[in-house]
Amino acid sequence: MTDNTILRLAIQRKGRLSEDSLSLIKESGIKFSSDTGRLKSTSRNFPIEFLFLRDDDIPDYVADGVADIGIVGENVALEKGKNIDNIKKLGFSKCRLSLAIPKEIDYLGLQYFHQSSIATSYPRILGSFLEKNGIKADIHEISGSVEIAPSIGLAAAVCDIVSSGSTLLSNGLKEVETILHSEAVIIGNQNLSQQKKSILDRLLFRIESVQKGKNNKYILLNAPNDKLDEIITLLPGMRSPTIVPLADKNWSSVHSVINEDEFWDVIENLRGAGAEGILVVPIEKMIL
Ligand code: PRT
Ligand code: ZN
Repeated sequence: MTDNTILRLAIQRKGRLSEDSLSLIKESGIKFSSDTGRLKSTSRNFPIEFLFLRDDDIPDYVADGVADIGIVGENVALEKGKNIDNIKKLGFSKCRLSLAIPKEIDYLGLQYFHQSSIATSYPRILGSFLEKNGIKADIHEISGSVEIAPSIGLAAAVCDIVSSGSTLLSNGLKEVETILHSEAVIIGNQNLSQQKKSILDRLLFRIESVQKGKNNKYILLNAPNDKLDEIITLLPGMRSPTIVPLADKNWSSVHSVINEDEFWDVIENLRGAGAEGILVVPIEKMIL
């Protein structure tokens, strides 16, 4: 019997998450028509179907099982999210949810918000933050243009998503507390069937390979043989580096993989140890 199970993935139709979500799927080798003008699309080479939705609707659809998994910001997952699993952080659409007040006010600490009024689209996250800190304030829920609330007299402060900070600045506000650091995440229904779970595992394996590839670089360098031992100890690598003899029998070529985070330190140490002709190459996918 053939198994026709298909995993349904909800993606933001149009907005800050759309492009990176679609690229991640494409880089995972999954082919489909990404015409987000449509509501649905099915992959030609992987058992997955895409639903293109507003990001705010995705947590509910996933909780209800209309979609099996979805990609949303952690801010939305937490605000709307009841009965969903947080499956994987994706590293894009990074932002923070912060409290901001008019810039001319001297800010002395959270007590400032006691008995004040705060405009936000995130009443749940804000409410639990305030409660945890013993602050009582009026929360005004508004769905857009939160940053203008203080200037029109609607609230004394705002709790909103900040990325570069320029929206706050141009509205005469300053960020004073960060409530949440957010990035895109995969969320999932809590009752996925075994078949759907195994498709999800295959998808996650592909996504992780793409992510590891992005976080690592392939490095090639030449080294005099008498420096090889020292150079090898400097290379973190996957296992041990590949060593290839060069035409000049006193020299070898060394190939390895280094992590983006330690990249420049490793390069400097390698040069210090006598490495020459260092080449650094991007990795498309990394399967460990
Ligand atoms: O139409 P739909 O409902 O699907 O989309 P949306 O308009 O609700 O969401 P969208 O596309 O704006 O954002 C989707 C997700 O991207 C958010 O839930 C966040 O997880 C993430 N993200 C990352 C951001 C930002 N950066 C961001 N800068 N979401 C919103 N902003 C807004 C913010 O609300 C504020 O108005 O940008 C402004 C602040 O930006 P800076 O750079 O001036 O600080
Ligand atoms: Zn939205």
